[in-house]
Amino acid sequence: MPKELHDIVDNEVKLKKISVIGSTGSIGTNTIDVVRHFPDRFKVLALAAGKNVGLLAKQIREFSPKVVAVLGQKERRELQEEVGDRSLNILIGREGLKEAASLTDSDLIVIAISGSSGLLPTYWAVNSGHDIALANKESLVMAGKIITSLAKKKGVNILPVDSEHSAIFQCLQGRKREEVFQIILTASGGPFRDYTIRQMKDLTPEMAMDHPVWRMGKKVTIDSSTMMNKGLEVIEARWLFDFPPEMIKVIVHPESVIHSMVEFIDRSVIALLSLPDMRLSIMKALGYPDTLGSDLFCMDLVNIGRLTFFAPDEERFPCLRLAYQALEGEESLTVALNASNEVAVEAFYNKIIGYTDIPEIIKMCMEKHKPKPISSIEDALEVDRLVKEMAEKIIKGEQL
Ligand code: MN3
Repeated sequence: MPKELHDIVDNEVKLKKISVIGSTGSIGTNTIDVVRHFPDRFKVLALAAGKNVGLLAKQIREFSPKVVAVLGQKERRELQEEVGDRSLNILIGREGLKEAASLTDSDLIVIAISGSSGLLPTYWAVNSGHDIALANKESLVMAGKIITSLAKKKGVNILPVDSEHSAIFQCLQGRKREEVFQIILTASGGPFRDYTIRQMKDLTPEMAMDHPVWRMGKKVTIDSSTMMNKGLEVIEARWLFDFPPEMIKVIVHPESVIHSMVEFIDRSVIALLSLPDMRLSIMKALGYPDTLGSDLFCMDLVNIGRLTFFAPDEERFPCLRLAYQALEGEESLTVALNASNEVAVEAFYNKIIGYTDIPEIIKMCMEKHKPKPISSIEDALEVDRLVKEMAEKIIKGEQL
């Protein structure tokens, strides 16, 4: 172990067996890095990835997982060739993903897939009765009630990996629900915090990809710039902590030193401050209930100097308002919000639509969609599919 990282907790702890679903993405590689730094705490049990066979092969050579899952036959052949181990158990497709996400000897399953394709793995993992570290906010946006009630029934801890929710989770430790006045989610405000609507019309994907604080995948980076990311996080918080939307507030805090706060009924506020590094909330989730010692992330408050706060501007960032609106109606509205956003962001990224078209398309889809309750995962996936079709038609200018 590198000497800058040392474990301050009891060394006699049992190795935690971790399955990483989505191991080659942004959260996945950060999770792997945390596991690498704490070899006496964690062992990799399963790795699942889509198409990035090269990186997955490296991870397999380093961690020798018991189970590996990839997208299909082609990826399996490539992976077998790359690793050169005929005996390696490589699963494929939906069944493979399901098995990797619900292995009986897992201690913790990390759901690191982004987008709506994370929903089923989250469901399978919770249903298997193992604790999960959840980085996929769409699971809760699309089926928050189903996932959280299933977790309660199965006695599963959902440990948040999203930095804001990790912060809230930590601020709530040892406090009673009745003590909470409100949850305060912080937002960096993204790279266009000070742009006028006029300036936003000409924004390019390259400009949106240049996030001032965090290095993340493309979808979440563009979502951060529109503040849809914060909107999705409000919905995520609503289900994760079971507080009504009116108790969840967003404030813009460009320094991203405070990751979120909880205000209590005596109007005192507890905040979590740290450097903006995903590995911190991953360490919290993986180590839970312990705190893993590390001096990689020393924060120099004197150097930071000052912290500033602003109210979010819903005129310039309508996505945030759309997310609150979606929470007011039937459950399928948050599915529609997320589905149309996924399609619009992809179209913006591919330069098919403009930046300010993103909220317009979401708004149109939410208006055209017929809201209904979500009673199963299949329901959520069906609404997701229908709204995505609708968004694609709107973008192509076809008749609905
Ligand atoms: Mn976040």
